[in-house]
Formats: sequence, structure tokens, C-alpha cells
Amino acid sequence: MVGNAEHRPATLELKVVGKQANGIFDNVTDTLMALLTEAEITRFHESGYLIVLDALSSNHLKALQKECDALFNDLEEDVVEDLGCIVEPVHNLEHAARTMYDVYQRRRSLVTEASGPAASIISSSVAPYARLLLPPTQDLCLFNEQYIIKPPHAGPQSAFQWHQDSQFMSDVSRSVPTIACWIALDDVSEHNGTVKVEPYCPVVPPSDTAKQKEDDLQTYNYLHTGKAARYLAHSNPSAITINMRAGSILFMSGYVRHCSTPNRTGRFRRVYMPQFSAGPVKADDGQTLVALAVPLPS
Ligand SMILES: O=C(O)CCC(=O)C(=O)O
Repeated sequence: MVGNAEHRPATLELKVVGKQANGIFDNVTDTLMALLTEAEITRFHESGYLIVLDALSSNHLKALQKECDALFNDLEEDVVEDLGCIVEPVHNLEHAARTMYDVYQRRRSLVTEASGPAASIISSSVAPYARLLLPPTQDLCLFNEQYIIKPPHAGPQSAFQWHQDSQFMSDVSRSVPTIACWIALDDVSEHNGTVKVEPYCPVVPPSDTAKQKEDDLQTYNYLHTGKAARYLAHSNPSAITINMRAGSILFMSGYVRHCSTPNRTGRFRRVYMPQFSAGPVKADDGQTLVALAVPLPS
């Protein structure tokens, strides 16, 4: 878990962290300075997840809570029975809106009256972290976007079974690294339906060559899949239960194994989870987009 980040900036600032000349940031432009320390980035590659406390400003947190509530109030379906707790803000987007930031932003701002700031929160406050944790790319894309809403006393149906997000994709699709940014909109704990993460099994430290090229796509995939492949067939009971305040973000690699607990409390548990990819994720035909491929402004 990243330590006290009470005053963590919501957007990129000019703060140089890490060894720019020593491998991991080599391909990151001078203007993209680190919100995360080199130790935090290394921890993400080692365990498959990273927590950043209080990553969102209170205004951005309130804006996302408001949009979440508006979407929930507009639902005609039962959020648990019919939607498995997942509420997607946008549906059936045309190709242009799935592949062009400006078109996506326009469509996104029309979802509910509360939706105005959503696209800019994604690009200004969340994508910069994803950019630092995925292999460097000119082509960072918003891959998916969803709210995950567990109503009061939602019971066992609101729990998510152990899974890796990448397990639902083909080998071709999952060769493009993805990251889930699980943003707590309420304080989360075991009681109201938080995530449990099973960190990657430790492996023999990568060779110097692999270490220096951790930002390279092939090395990234090698390190993450290599570690994930060492998971035992059954999930590990020593998994980490994520307790964090609203506004904090749990970053999860597409390969890290996780599940979540049911909401047993009398209050809503709301989460917003955009996912990013290091380039467009395509199906086996090399053409069809698996989900969104909205390029983020750098
Ligand atoms: O929000 C949750 O409870 C779990 C979500 C999750 O595991 C997922 O969407 O992959």
C-alpha cells in the first residue's frame, strides 16, 4: 500500500522521481513526471497491484459519486439480479466514439446531467497513473469504463468470484497489457464488499537485462504472465483484503487474481473502474475492437 498520500496531486506535476537514465523511465517523456515513485512502480510489477490513497480530489470524488447515483436512479433493471452490479455509462457507441477522444468526450458528457466532468477526470486524474504503470506507449487507450454498485444488504450475489481480468480475453487480445483502476467512491472494507487481491508469487529476480527493459512491451508481458502463471490452482487464503478511503485507487494488472466480498451493510458501496490499455485491444481477426479504444491525450 502506498503510504500517506494526503496531499497527492490530482494531476501531473513537475516532480522528478526515479532514475530517468536507469531503464524504467527511459521512454517516458521529460514532461511526464512521476506521480509515483520508482519503488511504487516496481512494487506494482512485482505484486500485480498498487494502492494510491486519496488519489482523487474531493471535487472529482463528488462528481463521480453524483454521476454514479444518477445512473443508478435511471436504471430500469435490478442492479444485482440483472446487471451483476455493473453499470456501464455508455452503450452501443459508434466506431468514431470508440476510437476518437473528442467524439467520446462529447458522447460521454451527455449520459446524465451529472456527466459533464467524467471524461476530463479520466484523462487528467486517472490516466496519468495508468501511463506510468503500463509499458510506455504513444497510444494509451481508455479500454472500458464501469461503475460497480452494491446496494445495501446485497448478499452473496454481490460478491465476485476469483478471477483475472485478462482471463476473459483471447491470447491475441491479452498480449496488449491492460490495467484496472478500481476507484472507491465510498470507504471500502470486508463488510461492504471490498476487493481481495492475491499478489503474484515472488519469482527469482529478473536478470539485469530484463530489469532494465521492464518498460518494454515484451518484457512487461513476460514479467506479468510469468508471475501470474505461478499462481496455484486454488486461490491463496493469504490474499490481501483492501481497506481504503473513498477517493483512493487500487490499480490492478490484467493478470492479478482478485475477488470481492458481498455488501452486508445497510449502505451503498460504489466503485468507479476505468480500464486502460497500452494500445487498442483487438480480437483474433486483428481488426475488431474488443471494447473501447479511445486514445487519451498525453
Ligand atoms: O467491485 C467489485 O466488487 C469487484 C470488481 C471486479 O473484480 C472486477 O470488475 O473485475
